[in-house]
Amino acid sequence: RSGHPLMASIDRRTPFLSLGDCHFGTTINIIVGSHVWIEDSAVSWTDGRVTKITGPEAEIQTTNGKTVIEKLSKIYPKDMEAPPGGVDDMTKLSYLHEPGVLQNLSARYELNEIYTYTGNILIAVNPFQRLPHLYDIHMMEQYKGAPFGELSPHVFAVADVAYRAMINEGKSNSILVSGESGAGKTETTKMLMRYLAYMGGRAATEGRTVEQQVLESNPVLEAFGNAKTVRNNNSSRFGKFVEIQFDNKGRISGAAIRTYLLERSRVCQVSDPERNYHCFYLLCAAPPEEIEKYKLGNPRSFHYLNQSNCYELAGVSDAKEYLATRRAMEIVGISAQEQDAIFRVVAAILHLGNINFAKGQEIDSSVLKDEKSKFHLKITAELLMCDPQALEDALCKRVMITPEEVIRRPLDPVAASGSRDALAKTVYSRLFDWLVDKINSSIGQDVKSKSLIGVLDIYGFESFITNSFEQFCINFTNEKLQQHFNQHVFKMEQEEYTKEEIDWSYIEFVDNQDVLDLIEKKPGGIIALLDEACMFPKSTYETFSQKLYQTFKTHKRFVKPKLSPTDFTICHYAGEVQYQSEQFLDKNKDYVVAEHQELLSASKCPFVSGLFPPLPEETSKSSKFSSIGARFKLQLQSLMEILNSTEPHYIRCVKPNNLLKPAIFENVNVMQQLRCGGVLEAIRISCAGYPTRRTFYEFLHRFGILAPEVLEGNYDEKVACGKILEKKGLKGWQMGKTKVFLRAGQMAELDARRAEVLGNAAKTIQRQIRTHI
Ligand code: AOV
Ligand code: MG
Repeated sequence: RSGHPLMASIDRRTPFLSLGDCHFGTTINIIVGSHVWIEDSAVSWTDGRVTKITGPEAEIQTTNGKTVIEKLSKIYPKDMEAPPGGVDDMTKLSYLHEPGVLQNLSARYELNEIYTYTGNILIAVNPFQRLPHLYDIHMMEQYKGAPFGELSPHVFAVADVAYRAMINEGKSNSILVSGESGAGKTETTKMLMRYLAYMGGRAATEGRTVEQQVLESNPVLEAFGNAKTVRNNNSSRFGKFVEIQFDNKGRISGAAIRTYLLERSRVCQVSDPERNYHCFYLLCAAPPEEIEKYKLGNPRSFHYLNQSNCYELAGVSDAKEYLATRRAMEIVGISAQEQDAIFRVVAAILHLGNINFAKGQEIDSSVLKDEKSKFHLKITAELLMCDPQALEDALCKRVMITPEEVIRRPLDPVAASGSRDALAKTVYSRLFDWLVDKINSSIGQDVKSKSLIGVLDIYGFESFITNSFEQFCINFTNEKLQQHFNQHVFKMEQEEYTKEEIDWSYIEFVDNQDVLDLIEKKPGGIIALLDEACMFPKSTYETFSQKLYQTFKTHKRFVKPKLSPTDFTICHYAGEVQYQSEQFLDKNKDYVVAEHQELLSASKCPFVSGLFPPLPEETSKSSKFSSIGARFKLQLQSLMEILNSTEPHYIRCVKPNNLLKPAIFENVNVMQQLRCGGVLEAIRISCAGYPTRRTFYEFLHRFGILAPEVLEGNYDEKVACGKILEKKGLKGWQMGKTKVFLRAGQMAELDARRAEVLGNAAKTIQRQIRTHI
């Protein structure tokens, strides 16, 4: 399809393999004896030699000893001249197709070369081991100011480009780090921040510098917002956008941290072999006087922790981490008193979880189950500095206000436990938000700053066996970011061509606006329908699902699964995900139970009451529903606005195996991630278009040496560029209004010729010098 639409939409199920068409314009003929790649479900791709060709099919002898018949159209040539250690930029591959890309990453990974470029995108494969020296100060020095692409691919190079672009052009930049859980986003983000702190730091002074505070915010947020999951021992359970502000001298002058949607359910619900948030275990491993003060003990004795059998992390000492977290808290400006209050609240949550309920005498009422529950209630009240009776009432009763009277209605034991868990989740999420606010105010904002670098570390696409509201929000985020990525890579590319008035048949790309509409359109999108359901008292998840089925009966991205009466499936850009709607309504409702609010705002501890500031009059009585989904949507919108005002840089993290072990590279797994992350799409686009472009001046400056006669010929710059390219026999390039546009690989070719000429020239000079001597 040629012609205009900048954003042609195609069915996402279209097989991706059109990449294979892209061999830089040369037709590759497969003949008997050719070395080729063919698909293999177990290892993704396997190589072999063509032994026979009959009609549209070929017989291949694979290197793993099989004989396979395959259609010619599904066979890809293997580059036998490819350097065994791979190339540092995918666009340098002579055959750019899936097996080539995969082989390249895998060959590099084997040599511990974990970084590879795809044009401007950095692909980072998680090494699952500390690589000594890769991130030391000496490395940072090397990357400082080095032209992009000159040194081996590295996160520092990306940070350096962003930093220099900001300094030189006075424009804000952002670095977007993505990838699935455990792929290395958070570690990558920390390296980026370290490099930016190094570049924008002040001369080492005593005390806390802004950049130190920025860096130390990481361990604090990780202690409270990260947990061990099946996929990652240190999984971030919130999204994070760190905006680092710089003054006009390029020095860090402030920072703002925004966080997104902390997973609340984890506070009271953990399944084996996961853990609750790190801070709970750290506190249980605190020095004895603190254990005494907070009445703690073995983590196994707390219900919120002992639902899972995992208490320790391999290679991590919770006791040490506790002290490190305390130190980091001090650096980010949390006073000793505040720290005490914070950990008192953390301990209170553990005790709260141990309060159990039994049936009371009244119908549907509940009382504290046993002496143990009474004990923990007492401690919880002490730690939160609130009245124990008020705490018990807040857990076991609800106040109903009718026009006639105020009724105190009892809750049955199940509802009381629900009330307890709701309280724990509310307190914890308020605590987390407090930490973020505190860090922000203590680092300080430079409101005058015109240039900033934003670093985004956000949850990657998730598809589990059961997917609930959290996965829905996470995948919604990823759709948004994918659109941003698409627009950047594809639209910008196309706009550049249009601006330069060069001929380019617009290639199709997968646009996901339709999924975004399905989710967020107002009115009528899934979030809007969910909000409606939450506001209508008679709704259940069943009626909500029915409504979805009716509304999106014909939507291309929406499927009603055959075997479930209430699940729904969304066809995301990265694949289909089947969501279970059971908890959607509950999880979307964000309200603090009025009794809990009242209880804690009356706490004698200013820290605790500060977490529950009094509500404005009109909202306090009617427990008005506020939608988490809608708020999240707004947060994302504002994030996208910021990102759109910056020059983006992308880092795609890849998880080479699910065992979290070094040196294991699982082809099928990696391939899937490259597809989901749009990496292959980006390669396809860049290879189908003109990945290299140089202004006429730059081009002549660099390659004039290839045709000195042209330089002397007094031509117009543009004409001169054309003459050089013609002389070198290159085809397919184009002249824009201000730039030369080269096909993939042509730059490498010109460079090679240039190196030859330079080499000869050097030899001649040496000869001359020698003869003169
Ligand atoms: P994530 O942020 O992408 O997952 P992390 O950044 O936490 O993943 O990385 C997971 C683990 O991989 C880390 O704890 C390290 O052990 C290891 N790792 C990652 N990158 C490196 C590196 N460059 N060098 C050495 N080890 C590394 V999640 O937060 O779960 O989506 O929600
Ligand atoms: Mg993370």
